[in-house]
Amino acid sequence: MTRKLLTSIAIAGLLSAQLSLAGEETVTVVVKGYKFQPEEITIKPGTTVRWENQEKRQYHSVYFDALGDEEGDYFFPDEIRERTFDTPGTYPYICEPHHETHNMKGVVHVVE
Ligand SMILES: [Cu+2]
Repeated sequence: MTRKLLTSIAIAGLLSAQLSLAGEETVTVVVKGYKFQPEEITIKPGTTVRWENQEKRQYHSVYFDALGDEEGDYFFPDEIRERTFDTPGTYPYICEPHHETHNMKGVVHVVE
């Protein structure tokens, strides 16, 4: 390889490292046993949170009332829900069918 090509590859590597520092990553919350695991997470702005339903047969929801979510968006085993958080803040959420019966709720902290 030529030196010029090697240099461009090195620069591309630096650029992608900076992009990931800006927060382009995904954090997974496991949904299992009527719980969000972990219930509380702290992420940087720009991070995507992915909720994975790992139950055998139980559906759940990830409902952010303060963000204007529609009710009834249930997801089933092996399905996911994703949301990207761009603005710092504290974002509580619940599972609509189980927040009262199983205290099924969580919170996302977005911190610079
Ligand atoms: Cu639930």
